[in-house]
Amino acid sequence: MAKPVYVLNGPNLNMLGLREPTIYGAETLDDVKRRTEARAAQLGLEVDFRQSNFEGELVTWIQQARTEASGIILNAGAYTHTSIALMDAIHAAELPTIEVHLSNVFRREGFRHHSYISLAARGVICGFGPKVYELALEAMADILQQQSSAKG
Ligand code: DHK
Repeated sequence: MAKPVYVLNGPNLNMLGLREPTIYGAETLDDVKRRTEARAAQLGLEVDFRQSNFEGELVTWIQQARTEASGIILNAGAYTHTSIALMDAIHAAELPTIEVHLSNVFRREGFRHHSYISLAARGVICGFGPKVYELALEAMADILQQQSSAKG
């Protein structure tokens, strides 16, 4: 049985739908989870979708991913811009990791232009609202396909 892709969400993403809808949109995190799971099923992937407001819990999940997941899609919320611990955890996980953001962080405040996650991630997708999770899954499906054909 193939391992799931972990889709991990950081602080305040549980507030989607209520939180600054002009920036983050009207969909709730449950809506995002449903659309992510639906796209994963089309791509033949399984996802394990989680959210935490706690940096340490996200670190623990990334550590767990090393043995339990095939890849990681991560929206680290504000920890994107502050967390060396999450960056280190991603390096240690040695898994394809895709960073996502609902908003276009480069159109926003300067402090959102730097990402510790980007220093460890395979790639970054931002600015397309909840669609970023589906786009990340498509990229992940290609990466995992290439990995398995390289193994033969
Ligand atoms: C979500 C957050 O909570 C912010 O702190 C980031 C990201 C951007 C997003 O767009 O999904 O700066």
